[in-house]
Amino acid sequence: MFDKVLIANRGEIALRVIRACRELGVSTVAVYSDADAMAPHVREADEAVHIGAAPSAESYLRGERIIDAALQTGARAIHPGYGFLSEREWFARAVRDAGLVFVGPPPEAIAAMGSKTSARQLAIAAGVPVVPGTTDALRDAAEATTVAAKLGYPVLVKASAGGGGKGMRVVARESDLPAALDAARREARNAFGDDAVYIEKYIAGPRHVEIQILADQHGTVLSLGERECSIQRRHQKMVEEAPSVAVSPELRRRMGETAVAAARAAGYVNAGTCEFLLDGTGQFFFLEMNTRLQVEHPVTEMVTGIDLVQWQLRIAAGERLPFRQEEIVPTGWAMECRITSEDPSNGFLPSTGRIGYLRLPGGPGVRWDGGIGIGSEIGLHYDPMLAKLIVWAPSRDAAIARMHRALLELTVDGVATSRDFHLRVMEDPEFRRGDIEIQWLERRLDSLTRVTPPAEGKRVAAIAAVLLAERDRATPAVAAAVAAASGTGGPSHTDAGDEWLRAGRRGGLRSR
Ligand code: MV4
Repeated sequence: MFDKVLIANRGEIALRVIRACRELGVSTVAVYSDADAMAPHVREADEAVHIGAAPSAESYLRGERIIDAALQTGARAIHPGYGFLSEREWFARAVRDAGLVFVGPPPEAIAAMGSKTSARQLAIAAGVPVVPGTTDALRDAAEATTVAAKLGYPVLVKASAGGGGKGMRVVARESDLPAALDAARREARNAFGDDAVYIEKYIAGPRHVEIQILADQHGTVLSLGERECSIQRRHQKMVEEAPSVAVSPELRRRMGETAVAAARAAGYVNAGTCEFLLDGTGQFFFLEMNTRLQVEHPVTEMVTGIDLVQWQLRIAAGERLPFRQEEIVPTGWAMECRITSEDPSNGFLPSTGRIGYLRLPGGPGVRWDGGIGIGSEIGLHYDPMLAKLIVWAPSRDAAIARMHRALLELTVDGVATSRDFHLRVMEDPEFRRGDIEIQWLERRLDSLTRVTPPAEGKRVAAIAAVLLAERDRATPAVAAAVAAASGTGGPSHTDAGDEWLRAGRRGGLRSR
């Protein structure tokens, strides 16, 4: 195992990697921008190196500075986390050329999966089902029209360099095709500097199900089962779970074998994820492969008991995977909510401010993968995801109840967050039935973000609770006398089941 690893990231994922390193006895080097001088990942690492100004382009995306920092501190490997440099072929190559180990796939595998048309060609050659469509970039509108007519409308124009929904256009009829082609090309050129586009049959109302794989350097490739990621808004996932209600053991086996075949075809090593669309009839289609650790990896860890980040490091150090495919069976149910500094009641507008108060959930089956603390300044330089709240329970119903309970325990003051929105998702009857697909959230957005004011009586009770608690704190002698006289020894009111009352009491009892 490496003596020392540099983590080329920030926030919750940097802390997640530091934790894995510490459990493996590996020392850690953090890197940080001006904005992150006081950040939790900097405080938690064994060493930290300043790499530039607040904008990512001047810090977390400066590959050469990060490699210099690793060489200067004597780190032997670099873990890229997700986002930033994690899927840049040139960075993986530069790390290798500097004599360091990239904790991720080989640059060749990143390149093979980075181009969506090349990924499709590779998948088809490996016998992996893909959505019907082209595998080469389209030449012009005439060619697009011929292909679309054969596929039948609606079709989807996609950027070859794309992923994550950029440079994508749904086309309902032939007359719309030329304009859609132009728009997709323009968006792709701006986003990726490459205007190559291809065309696929549009699949309506599918689920987004992805398969986690682990591959070692000795030819073992394993599937760790699926994650259900259909609860998303504008290609940003909000809730993920494992397993998926739509995946039977038989389907899990077939999708797993398919993902393993795709990974093998790309010469894949380390942790990776194959994304699929799963339609209502149980047919699945390979979309793309994410050649990094994903945000939602914890739900897989919770149901398999396998620490993905530790295994990323062990694989990078040359260890063999000791598991057999048959042993990897999901146990119970895990769910994750991405807690973001966005205001759901205001169109998910990013919210900024200083975290003035933070109360974290705990208790059985609750995991908090966070990157913030009291005093954290939340700005606009980086992703609005503050933390992930993850729960495990024996069944899906129990996991939803546990997530709801854990969200009630959470208080983040200083910025608007997605917490209340997540509570409404957990309460939604369709979500509770597992009756979801990729358009579900956007369809239900109105009802999930409408704030229901509390009944007048409860509001008054909450205000009274705050006032009582403040008085009690200001004059402990009076409080003691009241408690003694009433014989309760404590507050006599109950707040069972009422969020407003609880919030009021918590607010009142808060120390300043
Ligand atoms: C599709 C599709 C329907 N049909 N391809 C969106 C991002 C990229 N990963 C691929 N995406 C899609 N490709 C065909 N042929 C629908 C989507 C899609 C989607 C996929 C996964 C998760 C969320 C999504 C939201 C909208 C559209």
